[in-house]
Amino acid sequence: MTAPMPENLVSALLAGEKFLIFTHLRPDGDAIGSAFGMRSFLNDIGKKADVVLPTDPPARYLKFGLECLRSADPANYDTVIALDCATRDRIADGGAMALLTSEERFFNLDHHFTNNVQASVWNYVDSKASSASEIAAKIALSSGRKMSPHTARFFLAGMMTDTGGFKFSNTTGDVLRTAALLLDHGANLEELVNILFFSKPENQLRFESELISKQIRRNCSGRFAYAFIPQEMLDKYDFSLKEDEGLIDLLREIDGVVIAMLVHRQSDGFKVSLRSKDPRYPVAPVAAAFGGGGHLMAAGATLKCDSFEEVEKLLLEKIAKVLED
Ligand SMILES: [Mn+2]
Repeated sequence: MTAPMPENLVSALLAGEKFLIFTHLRPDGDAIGSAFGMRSFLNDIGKKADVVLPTDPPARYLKFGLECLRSADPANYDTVIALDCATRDRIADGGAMALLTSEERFFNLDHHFTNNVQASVWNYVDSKASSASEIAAKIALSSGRKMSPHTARFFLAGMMTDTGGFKFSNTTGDVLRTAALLLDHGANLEELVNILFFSKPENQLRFESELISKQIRRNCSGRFAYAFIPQEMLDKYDFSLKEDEGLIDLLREIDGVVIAMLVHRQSDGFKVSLRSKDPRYPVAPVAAAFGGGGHLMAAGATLKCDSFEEVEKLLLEKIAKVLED
């Protein structure tokens, strides 16, 4: 699925003057880093660019100062970019994509191996890339144009969140070389680490502590750890799952755990998040079996079940099979 950067992509992209940038629903650090990094880079080189975010991003990212639009009309722009969006229905466009009359200047830039956006002309999907932010940074760096510290900071923030602070298996030599170039362009690593990893609100820490002490279950000889998050617990600690990025790592961190799963109830069913820490036991096929998607080692799905017990039974069966192979 890995594709090289299409020839002329950078020059074709930068031929635009007014850019409209989209990322995915429930934006995470990579969504924000790639979209706002691209916007900042385009501003660096004298172009107009807007990011659409129909809903507020997680609180930790507000520290970056995110100027964005709730919705926009593509007719006011000559180029449209989607970053980190695996499917069309995951594009947080505030309804704008439906107004797009031509896809000639629509750029689909992503790293999900399940990407099926299929822009009619410009697609750059590199599933070997750690993050959409890495792809956006490579486009900016390869242009040879100027890049401000503000831009480098966004790209590095996105790369750091999708690699778990360069801890996950998607941290290649290439990732570290690109990160080094972003540091050379003025990104401040200490500031980013403080914002991204050392800024947990106390109510979240208390919520996490109850999650660990009361909700964790182990199965498959301890190699599968999972937890259900009841709504009452979220209410008790005034914690929102909008801020859940990294939460599943609490389970992944446990010694002996190979696959971690978090489950919570949503209006349309039970949302299941899965992580693996051993590439011999990927979770993407598990998510796919339930109509979901994601990456090999980090994936998710929504199950239309009546109870958590039903979800638990279905997932236990599948994960037990994965772990015995
Ligand atoms: Mn991503």
